[in-house]
Amino acid sequence: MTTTRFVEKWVEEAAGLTDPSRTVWCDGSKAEYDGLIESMLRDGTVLSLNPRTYPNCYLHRSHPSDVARTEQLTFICTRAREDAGPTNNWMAPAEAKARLGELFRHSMRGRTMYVIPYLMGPAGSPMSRTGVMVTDSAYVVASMHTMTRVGDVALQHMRDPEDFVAGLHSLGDLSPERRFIMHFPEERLIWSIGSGYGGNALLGKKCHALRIASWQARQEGWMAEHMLILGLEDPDGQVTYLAAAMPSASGKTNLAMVVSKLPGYRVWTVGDDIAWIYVDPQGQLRAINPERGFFGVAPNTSPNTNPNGMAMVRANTIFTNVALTTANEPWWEGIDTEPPAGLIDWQGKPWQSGGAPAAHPNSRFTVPAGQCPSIAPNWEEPQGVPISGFIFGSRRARVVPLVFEAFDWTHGVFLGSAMGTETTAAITGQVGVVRRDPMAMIPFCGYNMADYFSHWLSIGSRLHNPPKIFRVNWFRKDADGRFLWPGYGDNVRVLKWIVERIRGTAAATETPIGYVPSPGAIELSGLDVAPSTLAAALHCDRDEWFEALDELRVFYEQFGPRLPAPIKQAHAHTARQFRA
Ligand code: OXD
Ligand code: MN
Repeated sequence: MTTTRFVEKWVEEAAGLTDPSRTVWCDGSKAEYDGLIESMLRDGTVLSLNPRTYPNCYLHRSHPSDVARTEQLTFICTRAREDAGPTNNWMAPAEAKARLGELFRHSMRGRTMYVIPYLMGPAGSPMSRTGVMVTDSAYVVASMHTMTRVGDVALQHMRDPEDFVAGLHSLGDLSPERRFIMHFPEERLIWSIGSGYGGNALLGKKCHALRIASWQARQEGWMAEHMLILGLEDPDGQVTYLAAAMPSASGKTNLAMVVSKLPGYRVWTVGDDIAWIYVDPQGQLRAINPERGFFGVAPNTSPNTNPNGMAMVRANTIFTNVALTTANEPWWEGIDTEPPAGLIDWQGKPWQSGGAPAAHPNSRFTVPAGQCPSIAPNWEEPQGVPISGFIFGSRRARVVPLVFEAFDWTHGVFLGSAMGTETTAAITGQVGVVRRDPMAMIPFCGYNMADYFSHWLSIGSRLHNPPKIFRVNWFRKDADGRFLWPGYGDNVRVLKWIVERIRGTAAATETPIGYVPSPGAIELSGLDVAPSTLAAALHCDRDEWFEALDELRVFYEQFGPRLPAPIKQAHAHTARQFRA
């Protein structure tokens, strides 16, 4: 394996600190994966699922206190506190290293330290980047096999001997008191201890591909975004690529692989969670998916909500914290079958009807992206796909219409920065309260968010023909708490309007918040939604917006003078429009 002296030196230092009983360099091979699974079957880390109906699928149960990302224990450790900004937890790098150094000392004693060289992005892409992580968790290694490209391919991608993001991970004692996820963007370094759960432990995903990468992207002039990438194919066979930012567990995976309810239209999946986007020499934005797999939320995934998702998890999938049937098959709430008799809950106990959910609300599947029936034939194209539109979507029962379009790039950046969402089970904390989540990046931006807004604005000025920006909300409800829009496969009707706006063919009406579909502009044929219900879903309520703009002003205030003037102006302008 072609390691550089820098990689070896860093791994030696990690071993010196954590003191493993042995070190294993991972090559990413199938034999290695099979060996990991075998050893996890032996020690009970995973259980085998039904080999006939779910071949090569396994169930892992995490520690009951370790079931979601822990934002309160996640830190950005920059030299200057202002560079992390008011929306991130911050700790001085020296203090973070001193505190975690104590926790990492001898943490791998008696354990194996796995060294995982991994590539984020397709082989051969100028956008792809290398990471090297060490971990004492076999489950993390197996998951990294699925979620990234492991082995020599990663090391071959290094642009210079020091060109890698280093990640030190240990399960420690899994105690929440001794759990920290630390990022040192100035050193391209991640230290994570005390958690074996996805986003905290699979360091390629949120830690590298979003927090560290967003910092690098700003320095190097590209974008690392919490976005799916999809291609909408129209009846003429023309494919338009869109990238959509949505907060965790807001239907992003479902949308990325949606089966169209609109005849003649088809969605192709490029990515379901993260997009790395760059400006090509023609001034066109192009996006790659840095990941190789999907780490999706299981509950409410069903043949109805996500048929492609259901099909893809029938082989080679690791399930985490789902329930188990007597037929050794996975089960979760919202899978569209009644809970079968004899169900075992996510903690391995017999499930009681009427009690707590059988599957943890944030239970997951980890599956190779190539298994998705809608995977785009060009999803690993090294040059990425051209992005023609951005979508910002969040979960709001009130205020935000089903869809509308920004006036221009700057206004679209304002709309992204103004996003708020009702929280879900993907993070720990209260579920269902509105929190501000600009561009769905609040947990993932590795630097000051005011500077992040400036970065977005500056990208716009480099574009020959900036993509149009849209805001969507599938989750609006009426006064009786009923959803106003069916969602899922019918969301393609909204995507169709978006693509037609990009092409200049769909009708829209100007309002203070942007262009809203004109009556009749969204295709309702074959759908049991009355035009008046659609009108309610699209309505922009003056009083609700006044209140929302006021909350937004309070959010913006924390950034002080660092908040870019065009954002401040767009906010003030919108408020004036409503007053007029
Ligand atoms: C995820 C998340 O797991 O956003 O993708 O939490
Ligand atoms: Mn996500």
